Amino acid sequence: MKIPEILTALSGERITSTAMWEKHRRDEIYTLFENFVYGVAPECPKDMRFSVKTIEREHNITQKKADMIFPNFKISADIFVPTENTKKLPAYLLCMHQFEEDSCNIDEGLDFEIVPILDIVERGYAIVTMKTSQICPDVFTNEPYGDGIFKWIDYSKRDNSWSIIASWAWGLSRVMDYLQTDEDIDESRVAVIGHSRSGKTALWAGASDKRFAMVVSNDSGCTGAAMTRGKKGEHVKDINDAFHWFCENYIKYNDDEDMLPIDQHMLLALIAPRPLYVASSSLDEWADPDSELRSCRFASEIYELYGLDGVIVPEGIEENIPYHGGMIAYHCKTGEHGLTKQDWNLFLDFSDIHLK
Ligand code: GTR
Repeated sequence: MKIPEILTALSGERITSTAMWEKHRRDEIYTLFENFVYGVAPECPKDMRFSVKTIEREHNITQKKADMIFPNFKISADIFVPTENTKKLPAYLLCMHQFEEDSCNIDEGLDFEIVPILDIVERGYAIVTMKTSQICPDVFTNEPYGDGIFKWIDYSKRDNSWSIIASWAWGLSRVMDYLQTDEDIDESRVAVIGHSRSGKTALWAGASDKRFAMVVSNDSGCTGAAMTRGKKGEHVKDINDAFHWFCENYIKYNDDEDMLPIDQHMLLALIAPRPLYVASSSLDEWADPDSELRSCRFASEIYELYGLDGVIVPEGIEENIPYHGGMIAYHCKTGEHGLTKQDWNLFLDFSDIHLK
């Protein structure tokens, strides 16, 4: 089992400087992920426009409902800021997948484990949410492209065409397009965050769009933060059999993971030198916390090329301890697969260092 090296180009040349990385190797790795894993996303259509409505919520919080409108479809996001806000705030953009959407009814309050809106705003951040099902529903069959955005933007059905996770990541970039125009948001301090399938999406969005100043993945596991090679729990075949989240080329590796030209530490490397947070849960064997941490250790190499520390953790890590010393933060909370207030508190502590 040979792990592909971040700092050795396909030509065999050794990458020894950030200039070489940025000029050549980063693009090379990005293109491999596009072609073999997530699929190639289209450009943003030129005729996008925005529309915003404002709703006053409890606790002096204003919710802005922003629509990114195209001729045939639209993407919506909700932005929560203090009502009396006068300055440009750092923000979290949370990618919410279908089950999360269903468990957060904003009309019933603003305090949820997976998105504690009140706490986040209290800590001085705007919080923005984007629901994935409006872009493409999470389809559990082999015919995923009949619905959602694939109806509107040409889906060519090539083996490297974009698939569902890439479409959600693309949606996050469209929300970022809007946030750049929002007077409450500091566009240079927007973190993209997601849990589980949305954690995979947040990582791909962060790799694809350098406007995201920080990236947070919670329990993202297989084809997220976790290394594929040597992983326990979910494998490429499991994920491709159960979902249609990745491009057709990825399915070819179902029984041959070791032949993939990339591994997931290289996805984390694409986020460098920006701050990155990888969080795990101790009982989440399907995602495999050890493998998520191993990926952070390997990705640290690229942060070091920039003269920065990657992840700083001792040999035997302790649960519930935040490791925030480097540019890659890590914690493993005690418990099951899930995004909780405990995680959010630690993410906010880390972003206080880098986005405040
Ligand atoms: C699981 C899937 C994981 C994870 C999770 C989720 O069934 O196998 O990779 O993404 O779903 O998104 O909730």
